[in-house]
Amino acid sequence: AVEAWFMDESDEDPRLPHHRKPEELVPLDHLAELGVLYWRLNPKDYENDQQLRSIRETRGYNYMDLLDICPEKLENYEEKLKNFYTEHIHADEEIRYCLEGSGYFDVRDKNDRWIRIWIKAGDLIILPAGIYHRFTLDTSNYVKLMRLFMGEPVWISYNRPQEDHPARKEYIESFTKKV
Ligand code: KMT
Ligand code: NI
Repeated sequence: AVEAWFMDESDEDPRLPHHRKPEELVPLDHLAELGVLYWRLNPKDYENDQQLRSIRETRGYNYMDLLDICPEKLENYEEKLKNFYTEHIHADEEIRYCLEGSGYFDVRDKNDRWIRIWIKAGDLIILPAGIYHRFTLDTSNYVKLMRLFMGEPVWISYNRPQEDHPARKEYIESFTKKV
């Protein structure tokens, strides 16, 4: 399964793992409580994968594109990476499927602690609308991601603070509704 852990507080290179000492791993069901969903698929078969097709059909992800995150293939590489690693939310879910390479999605938990999620080839992750998050490459320095979306894609990021953003409010309310 995917590996996730609470991050340390050090401001060293973000591409390092940033484990706490001792390590504090975070189980998948804890991520699910935050609305973060995860699937393990076969990245070699993404063009014909029935499981991917079924997730896309069930959840209405009709839009798809591929993003190669490396200086040769991504325009304005440095600037984009800087923006990816700036804490933000979106008005919609963020759906990313890692086809090659690896990287870190960091999400805030209910106590505002950073959880680092290590995405590798075959990992499909859904971050709910309104969750504070950011992304960085790891020391392998390369990732190929599939982006999925429901309808016309909107990639707008709203940098923190966003406590009055409707998506943020709705996300916070989703916790109090659950008994
Ligand atoms: C985003 O909104 O694109 C991110 O959070 C960055 C990760 S996927 C390129
Ligand atoms: Ni994002």
